[in-house]
Amino acid sequence: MTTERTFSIIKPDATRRNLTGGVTKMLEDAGLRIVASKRIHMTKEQAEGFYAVHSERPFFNDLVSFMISGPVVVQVLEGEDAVLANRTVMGATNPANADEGTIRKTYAESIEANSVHGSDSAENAAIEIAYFFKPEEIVG
Ligand code: YYY
Ligand code: MG
Repeated sequence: MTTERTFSIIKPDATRRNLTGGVTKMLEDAGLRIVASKRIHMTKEQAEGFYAVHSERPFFNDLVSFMISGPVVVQVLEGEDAVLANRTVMGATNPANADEGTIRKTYAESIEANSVHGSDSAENAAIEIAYFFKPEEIVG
């Protein structure tokens, strides 16, 4: 058993539809604790930097445009095996492939407007958390 932290974003399609609470409830019901949270409107530069790993992918420009199309909620989640727990409750990237009971199956509109981001490893979680939060903004 290891308590760890991961990074989450409630994406613009979800904030637009007033689903911040709904998504957060599903995260909490999955055993994840919200130890930091803020609503921001990302700049283009911030979104490009955050998704730099995807910069050569064909969907990159559309993804960046989508991520700056409205406010997002960036969060730090803490719990047992938090990275895996979050990826499990998020569901598959394409909501058409997501399992019943997952956030993306419940709320996502499309593969792009898929309601949530979640770190894919503990190493990337640490990088992504530091990209948006100062240590003192995280209260465990
Ligand atoms: O980690 P996850 O969000 O499930 O998927 P990634 O493969 O890391 O892609 C990041 C992000 O890019 C995805 O959430 C939506 C978007 N995207 C897309 O618009 N079209 C694709 N074919 C693949 C990904
Ligand atoms: Mg990813």
